[in-house]
Amino acid sequence: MNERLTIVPLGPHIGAQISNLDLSRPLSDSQFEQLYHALLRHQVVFLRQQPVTPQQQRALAIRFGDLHIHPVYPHAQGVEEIIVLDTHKDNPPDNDNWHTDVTFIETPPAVALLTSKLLPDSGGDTLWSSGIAAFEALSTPFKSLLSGLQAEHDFTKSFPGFKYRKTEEEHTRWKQAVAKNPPVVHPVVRTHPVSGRKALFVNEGFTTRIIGISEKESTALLAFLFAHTTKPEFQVRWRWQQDDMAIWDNRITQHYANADYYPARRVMHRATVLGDKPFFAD
Ligand SMILES: O=C(O)CCC(=O)C(=O)O
Ligand SMILES: [Fe+2]
Repeated sequence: MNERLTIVPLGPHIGAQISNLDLSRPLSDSQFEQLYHALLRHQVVFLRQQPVTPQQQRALAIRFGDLHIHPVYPHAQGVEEIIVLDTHKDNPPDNDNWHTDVTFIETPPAVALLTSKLLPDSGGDTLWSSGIAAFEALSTPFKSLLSGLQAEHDFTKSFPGFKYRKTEEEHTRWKQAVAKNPPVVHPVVRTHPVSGRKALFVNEGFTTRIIGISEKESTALLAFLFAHTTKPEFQVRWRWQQDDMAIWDNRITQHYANADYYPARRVMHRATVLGDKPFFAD
């Protein structure tokens, strides 16, 4: 049996499409190694026609590590590790901002796996941006300034209380999530624990301020970094078809779910793999 994956880059910096792999079945060690290697190199990989059940998606995700259970998003029936992102008229999309998933915890996710279950007639693309390409594009003096800095990440920046007041139960769950997730501090530039590559690690979704500089300096610096991340040069944009799977390295990328399809319906399933504590090493 030919176990060689076909890997076609979608650009010089980020993104590749993979074929000759069936994700509904357990992967051999060789297949998994090729997949993981492609993920490290291309940062986000895409596979067409992968109709997986929540159980199969969980089984694949576990190959990458322990799974995160989201504090507020709903999950697939009987599979609490699979988040269901079901957006429609009465539940507007809320991932239409540049963010890295769950950076509000000490050990943000290493990897996330997203599948498309129901798509609008058009629109609803997702974009990924490479923190490695964004960092590498900066000047040497600016790189050294950023490399010594730390930033605060706060759950409530993307999950503000006013959005979770529909029911008493929802609000209680949100309050518990806030109590369990106080702001955390991460390096502004992160070294990838496996590849050793350096990446910008601030995101508009959760990063609130840079520590140890004035508020004005922090606001200006973050505004620059958030804008810098959105340069098309560092990005790849995926046009979903039913049952696609995207797998991204959440340690060194950000993404943006285009909400142009609203108020149409769109349903996605996500598995989130826990990572380790971000660090900066020269
Ligand atoms: O719906 C999407 O395309 C992506 C949503 C998102 O931000 C995520 O799954 O982490
Ligand atoms: Fe996300």
